[in-house]
Amino acid sequence: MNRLWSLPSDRFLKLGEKPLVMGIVNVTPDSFFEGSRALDPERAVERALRMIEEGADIIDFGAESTRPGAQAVDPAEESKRLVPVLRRFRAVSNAVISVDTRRAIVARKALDEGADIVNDISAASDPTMARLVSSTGAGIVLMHMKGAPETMQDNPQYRDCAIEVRDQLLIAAEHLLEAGVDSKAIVLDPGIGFGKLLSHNLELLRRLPLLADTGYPVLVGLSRKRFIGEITGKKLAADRLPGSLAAACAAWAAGADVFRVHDVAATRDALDVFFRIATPASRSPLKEG
Ligand code: HH2
Repeated sequence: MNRLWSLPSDRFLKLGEKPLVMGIVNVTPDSFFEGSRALDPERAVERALRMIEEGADIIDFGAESTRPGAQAVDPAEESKRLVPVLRRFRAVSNAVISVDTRRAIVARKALDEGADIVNDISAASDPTMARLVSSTGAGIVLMHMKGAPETMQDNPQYRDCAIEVRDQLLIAAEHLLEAGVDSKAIVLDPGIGFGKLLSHNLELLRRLPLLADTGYPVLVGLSRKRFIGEITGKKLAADRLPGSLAAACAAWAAGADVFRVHDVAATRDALDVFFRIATPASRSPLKEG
């Protein structure tokens, strides 16, 4: 089924026609995958432009690492890192920009610089985020996180992880709708690795259809994450690309629409091939042959 993800200024992304790839640019000194860090604005923009050439549909700029154990970054520092990068990138590219922040004050500055989407790992828990998204027409990713990055991996517990994650995301979406946000602006994300053990991550991916059946598009962030290392024995994020590609294909088959990744070219190839072979007829706009 083809759907639209609505963005400011009457722009939109088509969902369901093909998997959408969101390339990650971390304007940080400490993101968990060293190869994703680009604190220097010129390098960050170069990286983003390369990702567009490689087939990214969206670039996600983030200025706060939220890896397990990370300390929160001051919003003033987050904005200081992000704004020069967004300004430079927007001056040379019309590509869809997402900004990975949980602070409305940072999101506001990013939207003023031409960002289209707020990627919020706290599912719009900042009290002024809903109003900001509603008044600007921005797209929004609502991600599930149990706890906060500092402590989220300290023995997280669920009764039924997939149901709890779905229900909490639906409550967050409802809150946005009440603030006047268009339902077509909202995308849900189970938050792989955010307050989840390996068993929770696997359960969430196997039961992703629960989330897809809500009618909202689904985004997943699997790229080079710890759970891939736990399965493959690869301790270094640098060694987790093959596992990440397999996970992306499995998530597509289970109903994911958007893939937040560090490796755009490789993911584009893997998903394009998997899509052509494995897309169920009910989901594919392509005819045989
Ligand atoms: N994962 C990370 C950051 N932001 N946003 C969404 N929507 N979904 C995710 O799974 C997700 C996310 C963590 O990855 P990364 O940005 O590469 O690492 P770090 O937080 O260390 O910068």
